[in-house]
Amino acid sequence: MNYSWIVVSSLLCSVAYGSNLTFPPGFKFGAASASYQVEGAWNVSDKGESIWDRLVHTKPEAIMDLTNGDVTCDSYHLWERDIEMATELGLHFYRFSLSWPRLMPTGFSNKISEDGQKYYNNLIDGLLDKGIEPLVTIFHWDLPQSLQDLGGWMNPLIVDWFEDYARVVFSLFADRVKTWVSINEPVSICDYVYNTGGMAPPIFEPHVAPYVCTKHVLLAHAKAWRIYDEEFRPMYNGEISLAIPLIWHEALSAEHEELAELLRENIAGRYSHPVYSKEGGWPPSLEKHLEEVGKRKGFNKSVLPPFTKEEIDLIRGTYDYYGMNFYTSRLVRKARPGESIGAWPMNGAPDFDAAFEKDPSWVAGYSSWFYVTPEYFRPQIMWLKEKYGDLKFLITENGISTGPGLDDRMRVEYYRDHLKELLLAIHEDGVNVVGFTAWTLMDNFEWNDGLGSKFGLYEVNFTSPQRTRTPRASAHYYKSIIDTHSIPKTIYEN
Ligand code: GBH
Repeated sequence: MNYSWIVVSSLLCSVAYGSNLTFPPGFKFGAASASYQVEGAWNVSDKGESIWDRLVHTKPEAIMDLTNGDVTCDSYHLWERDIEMATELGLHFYRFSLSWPRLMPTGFSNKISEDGQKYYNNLIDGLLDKGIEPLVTIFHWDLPQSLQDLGGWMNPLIVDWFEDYARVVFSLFADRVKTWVSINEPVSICDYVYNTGGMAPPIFEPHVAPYVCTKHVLLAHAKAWRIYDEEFRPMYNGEISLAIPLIWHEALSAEHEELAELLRENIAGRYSHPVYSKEGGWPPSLEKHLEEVGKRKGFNKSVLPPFTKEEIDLIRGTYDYYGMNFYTSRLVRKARPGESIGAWPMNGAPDFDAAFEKDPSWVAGYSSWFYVTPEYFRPQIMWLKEKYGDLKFLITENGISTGPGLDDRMRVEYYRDHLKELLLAIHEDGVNVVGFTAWTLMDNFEWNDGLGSKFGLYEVNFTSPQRTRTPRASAHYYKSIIDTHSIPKTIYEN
C-alpha cells in the first residue's frame, strides 16, 4: 500500500457525513469479475474451448477494437495480485465466475481438470486467508463450445448438462463458498445473443430462440438450486440465486405507461415471476401478449413455450436472495407506423412495437448503450418488492464504462449517486438490501466492446507483461465507503 493511499482514505473518512448516509450494520461490499473477462490462459493446460474463444478467433470483427480475451488481465497467473487488490480495497467479498470449459474440458462431467480445480482452489483459499468471502458465479457466459455444437441453450438437454456441472462445482467448492450465483444475466444469454447475433454464439433468431432459451435457463437454474438445497445446504448452509439484470423502462409520457409496464414484465418479470412469485409460471400479462405475437407472426401458438405444472413447481421458490445487476434505463413509447425498431433489450422492442429514447439530460458512458440513471435504481427495486414481496436483495453488479485514465470522476459520482439511492431504498422504503457489488474490480475484456471500454476500479495496463493494475480515484473512494460504512464526500466536493 502506498502512502498517498492512506492520506486520501483517511481524509475521506474524516469528512463522512450524516447518519442517513450510513449503511446498516452487517451490510457487505464487494467487487466482481467474470472468468472469460479476466482469466486469459484460454488454451493453457487441458482447458476446453468456450463459445467466446470461438467467436473472437473466427469473427474477430465482432469485437469493436479487435481485441480478445486470450490474455486479458491474465488473472489465471496473476490471481495473487487480484487478492491483494481486494485486500487493499477492504472488500468483504469478491465475486468471480468459474469457467465451465476450464473445469470440465469436454463440457461433461466425465473429466474434471486438475489444473482447473487447482486454480480455483488457490483463489478461494487465498481470499479466505485474507478474510474475504468468495462469492462464486457458476456460469457467466463462457459455455463450452462442445455443448454449443449440440445446440447450447436451445437444446433442452442443457438443463441436465448444467445440473451435472453444478453438482461437480458444489462437490469441489461448497465447503468453502457460501454464496452462489447460478447463472449471470439470463437476459444477456437469451435476449442479447439471439436478438443481435453479435455476441457468442453468433446466431440471429429473434422470433423463437430468446423465449425458448429463457425456459431452459430457468429450468437449469432451478435444478442447480434444488441440488444445492437437497445435497449441500444441509452440510454447508449457504445461499444460491440468479443474477438478473434490470434496465428500468420508464414511459416517455403517461399514455405509454401500460406499454412500459409490459416491457418491465418482459425484462424483469420473464426471469423473475417463475422463480419469485407465489404462483410461479410466466407473468400473465406477458403470456397473453406473447400469444398474440405468436399468432401475428403466423405461428398458431405463443412464441413463449408453456410450462407444465411440474415445471412451474420445479422453478417456483428456487431462490435464497434476489441478485440484481443495475446499470442503465430507457424511455419507452409506442413506435410510429412504419418506424424501424432496434433490437431488444437495449435499442427497442420489436415484439412490443416499442421504440426507445433517452432523456436529453442523461449523461452518456463510454459504451454506446450506457446512460447514467441513478434516479431509476430505487423505483426498480421497489417494483420488485411490490411484485414479489419483502425479498432479501443483493446488488450483484453496478458500475459505469469510461475511457482510460486514473482520474475517473464519472465513476466516483456514479457510485456515490447509486449508493445514495440504494440507501434511500433501505432507510425510506424499508427494503432489505444486504450487499453491493461494484462491477468491476479491474478493467477487463468488455465483451463486444473489447479492452477499450473501462469499467474498473483499477486500471489495467494491457501492454505490460505484468498487466499492471493501478487504483483509480474511484478505488480510493470505494475504499473510503467501505472503511466508513457510509457515503463520504468525494474529492470533487468541498
Ligand atoms: C453485465 O452486462 C455483465 O454481467 C458483465 O459481464 C459486463 O461486463 C457488465 O455488465 C458491463 O457491461 O451491443 O447494444 O447489444 C450488462 C449487459 C450485455 C450490456 C451486452 C451490453 C451489449 C449491448 N450488457 N450488451 S448491445
